Amino acid sequence: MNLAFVALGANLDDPVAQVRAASAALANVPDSRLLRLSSLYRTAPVGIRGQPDFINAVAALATRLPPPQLLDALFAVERRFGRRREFYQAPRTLDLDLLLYDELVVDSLPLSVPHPRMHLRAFVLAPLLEIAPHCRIPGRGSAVAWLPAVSMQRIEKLAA
Ligand code: PH2
Ligand code: MG
Ligand code: MG
Repeated sequence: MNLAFVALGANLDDPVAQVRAASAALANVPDSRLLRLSSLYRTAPVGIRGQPDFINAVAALATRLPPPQLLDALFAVERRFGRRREFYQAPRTLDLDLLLYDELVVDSLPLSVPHPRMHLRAFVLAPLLEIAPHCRIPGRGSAVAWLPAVSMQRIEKLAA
């Protein structure tokens, strides 16, 4: 089995419900098992202006799917949740980003792991560290060391 981390994000159409339902969908990805799901976090948009707050979370999956097949399975879940790619960084009902896949480093499109901006995003680091406190990001070192760099990004853990 391989260990993958997936970021969940939504900021349209009852995002809390979208992220909760998406985590259930992740539990049904073929040849995979949902190991852990973080709390949900309400987060200010990063790198975009004038959009509603996001709900974000991170899931850990044990999977036998190779990275491209896992990515296809994530895109299939996004489509089922009504994701429309209207423009780059359009508001979305559901975004599933592959963050990490074991120690793999690949930089291609659409597959890029580690996710190239994950270490600069509180909405990724906080939920990731909640479920994997000792997590390391290949090429970037320990995830926790990046927290000070994102301390000005607004993020609030929701009650369970
Ligand atoms: N996703 C982005 C860009 N900015 N900001 C927050 N708070 N949460 C996200 O999931 C997010 C974002 C691109 O996918
Ligand atoms: Mg994204
Ligand atoms: Mg995405």
